[in-house]
Amino acid sequence: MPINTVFTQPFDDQKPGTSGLRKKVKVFQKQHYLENFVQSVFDSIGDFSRQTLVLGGDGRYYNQHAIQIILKMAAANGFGRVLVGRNGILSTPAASHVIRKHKAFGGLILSASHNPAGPDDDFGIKYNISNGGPAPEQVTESMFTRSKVISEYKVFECDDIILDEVKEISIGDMRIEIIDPVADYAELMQSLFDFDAIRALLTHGFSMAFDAMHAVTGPYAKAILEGMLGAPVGTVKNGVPQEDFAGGHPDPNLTYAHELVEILYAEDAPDFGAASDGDGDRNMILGRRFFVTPSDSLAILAANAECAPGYRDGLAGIARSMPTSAAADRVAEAMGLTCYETPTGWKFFGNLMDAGKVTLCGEESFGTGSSHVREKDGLWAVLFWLNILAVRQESVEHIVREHWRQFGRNYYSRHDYEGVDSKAAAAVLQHVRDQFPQLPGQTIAGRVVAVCDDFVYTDPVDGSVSLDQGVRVLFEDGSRIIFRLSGTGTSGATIRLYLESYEADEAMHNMDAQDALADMIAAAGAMSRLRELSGRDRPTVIT
Ligand code: VG1
Ligand code: CO
Repeated sequence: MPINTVFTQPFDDQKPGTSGLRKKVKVFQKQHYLENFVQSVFDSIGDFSRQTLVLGGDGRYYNQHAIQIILKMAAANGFGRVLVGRNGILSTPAASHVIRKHKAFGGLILSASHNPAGPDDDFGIKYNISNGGPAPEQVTESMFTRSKVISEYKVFECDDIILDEVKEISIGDMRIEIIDPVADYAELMQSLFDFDAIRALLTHGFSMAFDAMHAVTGPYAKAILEGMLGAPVGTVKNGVPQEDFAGGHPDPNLTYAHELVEILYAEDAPDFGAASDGDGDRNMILGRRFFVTPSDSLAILAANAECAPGYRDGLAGIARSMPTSAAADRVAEAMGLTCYETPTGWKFFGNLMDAGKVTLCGEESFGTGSSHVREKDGLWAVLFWLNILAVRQESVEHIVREHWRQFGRNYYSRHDYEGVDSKAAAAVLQHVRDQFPQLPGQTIAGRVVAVCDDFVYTDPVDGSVSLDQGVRVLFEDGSRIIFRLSGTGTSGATIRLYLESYEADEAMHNMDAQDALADMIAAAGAMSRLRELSGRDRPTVIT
């Protein structure tokens, strides 16, 4: 067999972050860089001989090239079969489902999610294990360890494989099945939600707009919303995936999804709006002139889960990432469920779902999902909302206000300071940490500080411990100020400042979040010396 062993030198920067290895395309284009990492993955995941690998990505620049390299390396390393999306396309949640459904050993997902794409922007690669979820920290650590000593990799010598139609081919002893990227996923959605009720909604006066942001969700949203559910053609905007996402930043939030925001805030706005990100795992939910925060969305899906057939038998529990607001905790308490608090990143939810402890999970960063896969799932969240709207026959705004009236409102905001000098960013967090001994008992922004700590997570299933997951200042009334450094950026550091304050009084539920949190924002700035140390006088993005 034409298997070539290529000698190489290790790189020292192949440490996976919050969600896989993300770097500038230019870094991935360095000789042997991608191959080294893929071989380090293969060397760290155990015996996969003759097993199945799932492969696909969000279609961004370098996707096609990387797919060819990985197919040839998978063949040389002894995989028996690869399931690859047609044209190398698989959204992140679809890939997770394909891994589970076809009992694959694991999968490689090529994406840098919401980060911009193109020759001068970002690429990424992530390994998911057989449960369909991102590799846990012990596994990513061993990949990193391996990458620092790697001296050779194996690649099968053959021509590139054309991936433009559903069919089967072989290279060496390995079978390649080119699969329809949408089919399995669409079938799964149909099994969870009441498609008849949603179809009736979408064909009887209710209007919606979905923005795929020129990224991977386009074909999925068109097939499901316009195809299966009868929404008018044109409901899905920017639905043709492009290698550079049309120069945009496919991050579904009020800043980057401004095109959709303008539609939903116009005089003749539709009833419902939604957007997804580069790889299809995030979601933004809008009503007519109304924004639903991701933390509230998680809580509302939980409180209304019985509307959807797939969740009618009840929820096992709920989990949220630590910086996500405690809105879901209140719902869990009312429903007699446990709400777990994990570090940022979807990899921490997998064990809880596998152990049957949670059904719904969410992150403040526009990520929501459930145990139907082991990734967050953008279109799933949109369909869940549509199912609730079809059952309740009320507006998005009404549903959210009712929710606040019943549970209280967790005012919430995240301020991102992007592209800050790494040392300065570390100094900001350290400055807060240095005050841990003095802060408790002090009154700040009219609230008494209860506890300060670096968030540490002990996984209740396997006992593994994750340190340094965010600097927290927790107040007696449940308010919180949290500082964290991003683990997905590719240049400099991003400081994330998370702010939360609970308001039970319905008369106080009408404020703008920035106004409601103004004293907390000022206090966070003062206690961290954020402006002085970072040299920035305002955040890059506010969500
Ligand atoms: C960010 C979000 C986190 C999310 C991660 C991956 O990480 O905060 O909640 O899980 O992105 O999402 P960080 O380390 O930059 O804060 V995605 O849609 O990029 O796969
Ligand atoms: Co994403």
